[in-house]
Amino acid sequence: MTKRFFGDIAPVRYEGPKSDNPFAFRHYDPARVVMGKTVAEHLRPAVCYWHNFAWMGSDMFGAPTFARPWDGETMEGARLKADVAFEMFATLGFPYFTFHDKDVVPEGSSLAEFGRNLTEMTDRFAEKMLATGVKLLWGTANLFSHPRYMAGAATNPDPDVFAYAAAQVRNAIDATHRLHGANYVLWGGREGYETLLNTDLAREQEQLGRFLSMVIDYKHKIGFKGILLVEPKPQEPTKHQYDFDVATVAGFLHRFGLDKEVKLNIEVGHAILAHHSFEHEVAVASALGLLGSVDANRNDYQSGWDTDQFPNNAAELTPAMYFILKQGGIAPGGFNFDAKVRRQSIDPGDLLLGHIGGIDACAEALIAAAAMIEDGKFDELREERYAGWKAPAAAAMLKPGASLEAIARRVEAENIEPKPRSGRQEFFENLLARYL
Ligand code: XLS
Ligand code: NI
Ligand code: NI
Repeated sequence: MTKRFFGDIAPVRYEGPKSDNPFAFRHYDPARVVMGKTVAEHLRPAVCYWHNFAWMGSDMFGAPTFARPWDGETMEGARLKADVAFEMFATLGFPYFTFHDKDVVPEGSSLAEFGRNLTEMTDRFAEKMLATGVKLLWGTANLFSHPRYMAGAATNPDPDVFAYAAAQVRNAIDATHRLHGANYVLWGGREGYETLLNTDLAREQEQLGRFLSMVIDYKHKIGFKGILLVEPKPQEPTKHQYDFDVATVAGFLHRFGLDKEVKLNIEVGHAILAHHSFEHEVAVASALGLLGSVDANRNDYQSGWDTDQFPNNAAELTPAMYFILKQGGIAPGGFNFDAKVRRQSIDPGDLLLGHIGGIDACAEALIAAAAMIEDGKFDELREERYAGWKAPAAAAMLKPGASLEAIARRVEAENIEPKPRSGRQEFFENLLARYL
């Protein structure tokens, strides 16, 4: 490549909170050590291919606005796109990237052609990754854009679509394996329904369970060591998606005996669409041993839509960061910026600014959460709330052999009368604010 897409914008560096340079990190200091790891090792930030390089700025009402020189379904465009993508990874200094098969190469006119294109690009990626040190956080297959998938992929009423999806996932896992991806993601883009009137929900869920089992089998067959991640989302594009939220997916995995094989990729905006907070989804996943990775973004709270904006609110991210650090970190997952600049942000530099603000918000939250953990106040106060359970008679109630009758006898004999204690929510909230 001759000319830089990002022109004379220099590689982005940490310059501290006082910096006036819009193309500098103000909080993300990748080399800073926090709780024994560098900030970059904690966050493992990734640039996603789709929003940055595959989406051309169209929306339901308007044509593409971005005019990227690689636009179009050609391999020549795909090669240029890869050059610019790696230029962007280097300019940001982000260690990871993520992609769908369809983001990186044209589908062509058959699955075989799609496969050949993907293999060519995988070879190209392998060279570029070797040259730059950039790694693959995860790969995935796009099983939702092509019209064949309008009624779903694994949950489609047409078995030929199920078959096509299986073949496409096989190829995408191969590519991810070849590139030593740390994870492989399954987001059920249209695995859901538009109306129950035409839908056999029980059958569709069985199909999805079978599909996922085969993905797991295949991963083991080829020796892929990455983690399989399911990404919950309640709706959009379908009215209802089967991977509604963390709790729903946890139940689904358990039902099909897959909960030891699969973890979850939690997206901030999807949590909001499910009427949860991001920290709720993270805490539930962590409690169930299912927390795998994060798609970092935010929704516009007024729009009711998965707007995929860059995160910009460290205070909001901090409780989630706390639960992530409590479970020992997000690795081998990471923070994938599944986020896009707005349609009017048509300059190349806008792509960088989105990521700079996003990673700065995450780094600020990480540092705050680390401070919360390091001084131990939160842990101490939360433990204190449950301190009563340390008494032998209390602990015995949760052990095998305990019974309602025995407990009832003790309540009467000891004249037990619970004394309400403040939950001190405001105290906890005010304490949190001190770390920001
Ligand atoms: C869409 C999803 C998608 C997945 C990858 O809402 O977030 O981008 O992350 O297929
Ligand atoms: Ni999303
Ligand atoms: Ni996502």
